[in-house]
Amino acid sequence: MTNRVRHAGYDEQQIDYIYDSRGLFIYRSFLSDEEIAAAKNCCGSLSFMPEVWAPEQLRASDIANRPDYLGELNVRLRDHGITHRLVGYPARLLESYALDRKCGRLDLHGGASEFLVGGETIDISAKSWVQHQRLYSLRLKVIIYLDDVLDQNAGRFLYIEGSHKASFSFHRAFRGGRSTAHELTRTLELRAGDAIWLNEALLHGAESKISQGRRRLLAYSYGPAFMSNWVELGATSASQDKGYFPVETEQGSDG
Ligand SMILES: O=C(O)CCC(=O)C(=O)O
Repeated sequence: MTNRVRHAGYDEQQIDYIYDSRGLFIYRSFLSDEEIAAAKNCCGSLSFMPEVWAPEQLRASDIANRPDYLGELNVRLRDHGITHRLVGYPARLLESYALDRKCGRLDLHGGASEFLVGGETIDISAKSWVQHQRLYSLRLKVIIYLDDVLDQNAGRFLYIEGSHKASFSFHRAFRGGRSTAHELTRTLELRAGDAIWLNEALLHGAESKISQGRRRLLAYSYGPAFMSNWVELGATSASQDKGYFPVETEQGSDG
């Protein structure tokens, strides 16, 4: 029997299965303590700006091209066996940023089942599929946590089970948002250094953060080399959203 390549305790066929069925793959302790410290140190010199749509969330963009550890991490992730496996084609960077959320929640968002105009519920730009036993993902995001996010008060990562494969709009079916979809809502407890390879078609967000602790993360998005990113298309944020209803946000309270 040939030795299969393993990552985070799983062989590649198991990773395919987990990512395909769940919409994400978690790699515990992807970063060592020294690497977490190096990443936090780099974050200290980033220019974080409040998000227009959520001022309590600070964002620093384009971290992948920096001549420091955040740039090194981009190369490591882009060339990583899991990224290659899940993107299917040679991968390229589409987007990168760091987030520092002070408080509040992150609305559910994702490529599938959003408020697309007309009857459409699938955003083709985040599609993934399986052909001849191989996975192909157009938009794969690797999120790496730099602080522990272990309980509700810290604003755990949250997702809607099965939404990456759904053929109906979650937002239209659950007008009251996450509080009306407890059966489908899954939360993750993540420690500093844990990484998620996330199918962008999975509807995801975060619980409301009310704790005082820091909550920093790094995000790097990859796609096949032939994919473009919004910046290259010269898209403004308005035209970027073309094809979506103006209220493409989750309704309702946390419940
Ligand atoms: O804040 C989080 O835990 C998730 C961040 C996220 O979903 C995103 O940046 O798209």
